[in-house]
Amino acid sequence: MQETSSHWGTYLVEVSADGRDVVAARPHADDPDAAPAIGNVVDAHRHRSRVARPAVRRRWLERGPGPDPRRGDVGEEYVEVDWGTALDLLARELDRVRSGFGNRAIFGGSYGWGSAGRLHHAQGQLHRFLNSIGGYTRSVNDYSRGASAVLLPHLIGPRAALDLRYRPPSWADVAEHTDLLVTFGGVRRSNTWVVPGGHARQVTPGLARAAARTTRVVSLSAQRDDADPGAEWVGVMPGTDTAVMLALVHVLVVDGLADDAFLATHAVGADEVRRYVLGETDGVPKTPEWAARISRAPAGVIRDLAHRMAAGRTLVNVVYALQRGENGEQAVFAGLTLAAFLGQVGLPGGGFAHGFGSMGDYGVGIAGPPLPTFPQGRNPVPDFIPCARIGDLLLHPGAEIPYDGGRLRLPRVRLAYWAGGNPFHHHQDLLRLRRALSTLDTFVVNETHWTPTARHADVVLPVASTLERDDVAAGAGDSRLRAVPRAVPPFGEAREEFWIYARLAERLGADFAEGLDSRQWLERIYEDWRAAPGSPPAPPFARFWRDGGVELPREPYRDPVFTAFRADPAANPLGTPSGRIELCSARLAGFDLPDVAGHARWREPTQWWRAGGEYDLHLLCNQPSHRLHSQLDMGAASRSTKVAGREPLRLHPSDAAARGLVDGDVALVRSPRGSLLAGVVVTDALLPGVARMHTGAWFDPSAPEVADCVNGNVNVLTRDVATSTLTQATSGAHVLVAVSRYDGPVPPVRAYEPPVLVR
Ligand SMILES: Nc1nc2c(c(=O)[nH]1)N[C@H]1C(S)=C(S)[C@@H](COP(=O)(O)OP(=O)(O)OC[C@H]3O[C@@H](n4cnc5c(=O)[nH]c(N)nc54)[C@H](O)[C@@H]3O)O[C@H]1N2
Ligand SMILES: Nc1nc2c(c(=O)[nH]1)N[C@H]1C(S)=C(S)[C@@H](COP(=O)(O)OP(=O)(O)OC[C@H]3O[C@@H](n4cnc5c(=O)[nH]c(N)nc54)[C@H](O)[C@@H]3O)O[C@H]1N2
Ligand SMILES: [Mo]
Repeated sequence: MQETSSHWGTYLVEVSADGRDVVAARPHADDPDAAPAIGNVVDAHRHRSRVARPAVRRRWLERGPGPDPRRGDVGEEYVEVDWGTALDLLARELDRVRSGFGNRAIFGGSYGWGSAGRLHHAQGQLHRFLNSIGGYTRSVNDYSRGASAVLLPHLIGPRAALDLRYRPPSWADVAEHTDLLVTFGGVRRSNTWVVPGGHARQVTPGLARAAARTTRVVSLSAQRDDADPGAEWVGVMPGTDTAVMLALVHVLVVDGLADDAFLATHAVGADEVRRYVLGETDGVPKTPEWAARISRAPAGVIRDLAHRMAAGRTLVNVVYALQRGENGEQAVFAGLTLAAFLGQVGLPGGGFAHGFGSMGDYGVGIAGPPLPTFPQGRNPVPDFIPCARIGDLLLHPGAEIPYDGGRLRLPRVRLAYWAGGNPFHHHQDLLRLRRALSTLDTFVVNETHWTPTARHADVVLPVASTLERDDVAAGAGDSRLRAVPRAVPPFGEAREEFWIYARLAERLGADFAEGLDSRQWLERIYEDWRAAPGSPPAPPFARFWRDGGVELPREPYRDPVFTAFRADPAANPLGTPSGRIELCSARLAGFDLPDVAGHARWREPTQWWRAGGEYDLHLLCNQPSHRLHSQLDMGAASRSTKVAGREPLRLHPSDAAARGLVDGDVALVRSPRGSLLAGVVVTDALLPGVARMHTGAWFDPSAPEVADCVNGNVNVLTRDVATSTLTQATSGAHVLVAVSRYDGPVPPVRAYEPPVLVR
C-alpha cells in the first residue's frame, strides 16, 4: 500500500498488479478518526465521468467565441480533439481576448478547493500562468468565512483576525481551563474530518472528546446532532443567533454581570452597545423574551445561560456557517461583543473563538512553520471581486458595488478560466449562474471529472489527479511534510496542469516553467523552503523523497490570541484605530452603510419566515459528512448516504406528517429560484420548521419538467444575495423552501454521465 494525501486526510491506496489502477483505499490502522470520504476514492478514480481527452463544445467550435444561452444544455455535444489542437485553439482565444479587451477581460478568480499538494495547487498554477501572460481579474476572500474575513480586521485588527484563524484558543486550553463552551452552530465532528491541505492524522476529534470530559458544552443550533450527545442542546432557528447573543448581553448588563473594568480598559463602544441592548437607541430592549420570539429559544434558558456564562471560565464559539447568511457578519460581531462583556478575552480557555467544529485544524494548538510554495508571480491587473459576486460580475459589467467601505467597478469579462473549483457546487442560485455564464465569450475548465461546471465549459482540459502526480503535502500546524508520490499514471490523456500551462505559455510567448519540468520544480520548491529562514532542519530532496517526508516541529504557540493584549493593552495594542476591541467602530459607522452599523445589531432578514407563508420551512444547507463538497459524489461512501437515489432531505416528524411524507419518499423542494427532488429522512434531531440538506450533490438539469435539479443540489434553491454591502460574501447556509410529496414518475439521475462526446 502507498500513502497519499487529501483534504480529507492521509491514507493508503493499493495499486493493481499492472500498476495502472487504484484497487483499494483505506485509512492508516492507527488513525483515530479517519474520514469516510476515503471510501469514495476507488470508484471515482476511473469512473465514467472522468474527463479522458481534451474536449471542445461543438457549437463554440463551429460558431466561434460568443455569448450563448445553450452553454450547459443537457444535449450539448463535445468534440474530442488532440492536445495540440486544444492548446492551439485556447492560446489563440486567450490572445484574442487579451489583445482585444485587455487582461482584465480574463477572469481567473477560479474559486475552489482543488486538491491537497503544495506544487500542483490548482489555483496557484492557474494564477502563475495567467500572470505570465499579463494578468487577470482576480477574486478575494472565500465562501467559508468571507464575511468574517472582512469584518474582523475592523474590530480586532488584521493580525489578531489572522491569529483567530490560525492561533486560536486550543482544545488543550479548553480541556484545562474552560468550564463552559457555548457554541453557536455546535461542534460537528464530520466537519473536523477536513483540513485544508491535508493532515498527517485527523487529530481534532480526540482532542474534542478529551475536552468534553471536563468542559460543559452548550450547543445552540437548529440541529441536535451538531454536537456530541453529551452536549446540552438549545434549539435556535437559523439566522437568529444575533438576537440570542444580544439578549445574553442584555442579561449581563441588567443583572450586573458584565465585566465593566475589562470593557473600560480593553474595548471601545461598550456604552453604545449597552444603550442599544437596553432599547435606549431604538425603543426595543433586547430582552430574553424579545430574543425568544425571534429565535424560539426559551427566555428562561437564555437568562439562565447568561448567569452560567458569567459564573466561570467561558468560551464563546461561533461556527463559520452563522456568517454565511444575510447579515451573517452580525453573528460574529455579536459573539465577540458577548465575549467582551464577559471580560474573559485573553484568559486561557476563555473569550472568543470562530471555528471549533468548522475545520479539522482549528484549535490543534500548533501554528507550525511556513510550508513550500510555488511562486505565482505578479498580477498587474488591479480589478477584483469578492469571490461570491461572480454572478453580478458577469451579469452587470460596468456596475459599481460597495465593498468594505469603498466601491468596486465590475469589469467586462469575456473569458473565464476555472481550475480546481466547482461553481455549480459552491455558488448560489444556479439558474442565475447559468445565465451569468451564458454572457461569456469563452468558458475554460480544467477538471478531473465531467462536473456540472465542466459541462458548461467551451473548452475542457483533462487533468491528472493527486493520485497521478508527484507532490508534497502538509496542512497548517501539521506534524509532517509528506512526500506524495504518484500512485498510477494519469487517466486517459489527462496531463498535469503544470504541463498544460507550460505549453500554453510557450504558444503565447510567455515563460511559465523557467526551463524546468514539474519534477525539477518539486525539488526546487522543497530546496527553497529548506533554505528559507524559519524552516525546520530537513534533509536534501532525494533523502526526503526516499524517507517519504520529514517531521515538522510541534511547538505549541506561546502567545495565543489576545494574551499579550490582555496583560498590557497599552504596550500591545490591537491593530484597530483605538488599539482596543472595537465593539462600536467609528470607521464602520463612517462607511454609512444601510445594513451595517458601528456596533452589532439585530436585523430581520429580508427573507423571513412568516406563519402561513408559502415557503414555510427553513432549509439548512450544510457541509456533507461523507465527501468534501461535491468531490467524488459518485463514490461509494457518498452513495451510501443517498435516499431514493438522491440527496437526502431531513425533516422533523411533525413537518413530514403534515406533508404526508415518510422515510424513503421522494420530495419536491421549491424556492422562488428553483426546485429539486430529494429523498426523505424523518428525524427529531431537528427543530420543527427546519429542514436540512447537505451541499454537494451534482447539479442535474436533465428533467426540467419535473424539477430544476433531480439529484438534490441545494444551490438551485439558495439566493445569490450578499451577506451585506460591507462584506459581499455568500449567504447560502440557509434558505426558505416549500416541501411537498412527489408522486410522479421519478426521473433517473444523469448527473454522473459524461456529455455526448464525438471525435
Ligand atoms: N448553499 C451552500 N453553498 C455552499 C456552502 C454552503 O454551506 N451552503 N459552502 C461553501 C463553502 S464553505 C465552500 S469552501 C465551497 C466549496 O466549493 P468548491 O471548492 O468549488 O467545491 P469542490 O467540490 O471542492 O470543488 C473542487 C473541484 O476541483 C476539482 N479538482 C480537484 N483537484 C483538482 C486539480 O488538481 N485540478 C483541477 N483543475 N481541478 C481539481 C474537483 O473535481 C472539484 O470539481 O462551497 C460553498 N457553497
Ligand atoms: N466532511 C466535511 N467536512 C468539511 C467540509 C466538507 O465538505 N465535508 N467542508 C469544509 C469547509 S470548506 C468549511 S468552510 C467548513 C464549514 O464549517 P461550518 O460552516 O461550521 O459547517 P456547516 O456544516 O455548514 O455548518 C455547521 C452547522 O451550523 C449550523 N447552522 C447553520 N446555520 C446556522 C445558524 O444560523 N445558526 C446556528 N446556531 N447554527 C447554524 C448547521 O446546523 C450546521 O450543521 O467545513 C469544512 N469541513
Ligand atoms: Mo469552505
